[in-house]
Amino acid sequence: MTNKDYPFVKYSSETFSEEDMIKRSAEFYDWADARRSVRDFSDKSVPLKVMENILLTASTAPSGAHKQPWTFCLISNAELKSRLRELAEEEEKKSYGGRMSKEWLEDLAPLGTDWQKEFIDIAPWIVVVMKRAYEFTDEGKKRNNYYVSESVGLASGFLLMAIHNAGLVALTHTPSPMNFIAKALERPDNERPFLLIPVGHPTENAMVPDLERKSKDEIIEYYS
Ligand code: IYR
Repeated sequence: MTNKDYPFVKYSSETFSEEDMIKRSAEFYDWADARRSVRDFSDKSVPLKVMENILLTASTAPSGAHKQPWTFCLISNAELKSRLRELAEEEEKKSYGGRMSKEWLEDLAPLGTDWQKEFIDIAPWIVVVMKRAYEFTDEGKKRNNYYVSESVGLASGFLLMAIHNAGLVALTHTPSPMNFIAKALERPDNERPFLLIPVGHPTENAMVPDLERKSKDEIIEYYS
């Protein structure tokens, strides 16, 4: 399938025997299964180059009409991190203090979360994933993006895997409402905050909740 009005290039990638595919997919699953959301961050530094590679990897995700409707704000400035923490905690205090339902708080209890977000100060990097609802053409006219949440969700998944691959940890934090982030970062009108993701090394004694993942039979419906 090609369109003669636009250039196409030959697709090339490695292929494997069935035996190797089974082995590789099982090994990749084991590796992916070891990834966890971590809240105990060390302040140990992470090179900028690593973060750039990770964000370039995130940006390899597929997107609606290949619009790549994302911007990654890469924050290491201590004052800005502090400000974001302060603003996030202001909202979270209201959320945990009555805005979230009893049922929601019950569901969160096993994760041990609360309104305090010290990881925003401690982690060496904060990535704020912004979704771009639309673009501006060179003439200043609005031009649509498509499937923006799906696209940015995919890029965020790639981002988490790239972080895991570098031996680092992350937390997908969603302070709610998130408008304060766009304001604090002085983002343009076409951008909305999607996720706030601290990235860094875990502390030596980092703990995570003892959770189980759904089994194969719980997540797959077979139509053979
Ligand atoms: N945004 C809050 C609450 C929270 C909500 C869900 I759903 C989580 O999976 C975890 C936390 C917070 O970040 O604490």
